[in-house]
Amino acid sequence: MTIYAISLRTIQKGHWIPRERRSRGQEPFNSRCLKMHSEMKKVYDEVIARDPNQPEFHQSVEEVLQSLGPVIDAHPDYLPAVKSVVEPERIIQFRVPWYDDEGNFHVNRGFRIQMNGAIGPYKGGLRFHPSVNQSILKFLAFEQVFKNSLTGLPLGGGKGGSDFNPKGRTESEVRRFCQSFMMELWRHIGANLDVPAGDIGVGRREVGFLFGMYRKLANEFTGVLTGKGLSYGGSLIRPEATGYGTVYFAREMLSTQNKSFEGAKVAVSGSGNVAQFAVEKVIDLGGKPVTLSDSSGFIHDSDGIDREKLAWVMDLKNVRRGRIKEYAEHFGCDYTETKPEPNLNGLWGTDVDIALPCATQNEINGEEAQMLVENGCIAVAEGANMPCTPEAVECFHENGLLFAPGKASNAGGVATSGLEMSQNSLRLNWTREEVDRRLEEIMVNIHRNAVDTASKYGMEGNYVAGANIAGFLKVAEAMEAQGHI
Ligand code: NDP
Ligand code: 2IT
Repeated sequence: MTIYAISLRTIQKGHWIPRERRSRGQEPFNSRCLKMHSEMKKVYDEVIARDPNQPEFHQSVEEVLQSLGPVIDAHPDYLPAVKSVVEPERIIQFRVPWYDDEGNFHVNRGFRIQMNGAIGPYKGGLRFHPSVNQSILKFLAFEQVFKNSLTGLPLGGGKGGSDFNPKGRTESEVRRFCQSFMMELWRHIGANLDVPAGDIGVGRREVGFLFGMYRKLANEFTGVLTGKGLSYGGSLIRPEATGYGTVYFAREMLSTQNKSFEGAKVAVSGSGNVAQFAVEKVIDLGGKPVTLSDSSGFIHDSDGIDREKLAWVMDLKNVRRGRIKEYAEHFGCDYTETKPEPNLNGLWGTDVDIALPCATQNEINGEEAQMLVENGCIAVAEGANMPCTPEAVECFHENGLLFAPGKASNAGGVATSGLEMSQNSLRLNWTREEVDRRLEEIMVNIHRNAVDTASKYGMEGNYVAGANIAGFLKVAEAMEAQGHI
């Protein structure tokens, strides 16, 4: 089956020519957003000089600094906040020793980046993945600062994790690892200090093991982690929140052009927490999800992934911990193995109206973005953190697609973590409807804030600039008021 509307070989040779800017009833963005203000450039150069080997961190910093030029022109007093916000308040790195089931000894590395606590306790997930290093966690922590600010809740930014690879590990190995990880981390976190949650490789099971060990060591029961199970302080809708929130945001974005999910073909990548509930909400809104992936490959089900198939995927991924390839075998659709970079990921060559990348950073490059454009995709909303490279984002902007950056569109997860913290403090549990209503309201507000802020600073329709500026302003004001400590 051919799923590419343009020749992959042409793209691989780099021969593609960007199509003419499409007319979507709006003016192109002010080109100021693509250049870097001279003061921002100085900050950026210093970031690179300090840590030259942190490409993911540089990428996330560059994107934000590119947006902040007009802010510094309007508020030169915020320059110290810019200089501070790129430097973590604190980085904790520690050894995580553990034994596997055969009695072999392993040592992994654990981290917690406490990036910025100006507007609330540090808040952000823990990632367990072999790729984890300081660059990746600093980029995630940096994104989290602006994302958490956008939620409107009192949440500072942080991120942590380990280079531990949970794949193929038994439950008892994962439990021992989590306990050893928390044996060190517990002294650095607290319900009013730093509240971790899940991310890649850390779901409800791992949060449970981590919480149990924290409770034992600290000898207290507090809301020190979010994403907890319902029987010990978790919130309804937290598992659904990131995926649902991403789709709520995309719905708002589409509505600005009188479009909707109704009847739309949707490409979703990943098949973990975010992807699963993005698919569910797309189905709720009348759309047709047609793809899912994992790090081995992707499925393309042109009949659409319906509720029954989604329930099967949830069992496959959350209970049996199998591979997405099994979906194709079970339901009889196409499966394509993903070759390691620099090959193009054919998932983005599927003919879709909307794309929701929900797996990991840099999963859509410029050429893959062009494949989406050529196939007539009209909107991209990031469920993952920074899944689109700068070239991809530029391609979407150049071609007039609606593009939602993750720090705005995937903020529903941490927002609902904030709601879990509130419920823990109140010692109350809100209903599913109540939490979902608040989540939806927060996503609508983030969308409105990003749109209004972009317009105010002369970059109509640019959600990247709108989110970066709106997220920064609240943090900068708090940092300035507190004397830039
Ligand atoms: P999960 O671990 O539940 O799922 C991750 C999915 O992405 C899996 O299907 C995984 O495949 C795939 N994946 C991970 N790494 C890679 C890779 N290097 N190449 C290809 N595929 C990969 O994580 P989440 O769903 O929680 O997180 C997904 C993204 O969403 C991340 O970017 C995360 O930071 C972001 N996010 C998560 C939030 C949350 O609340 N969980 C909140 C906001 C953002 P495999 O199993 O083969 O590794
Ligand atoms: O990237 C993210 O926003 C998350 N992994 C969720 C963080 C949280 O604290 O809920």
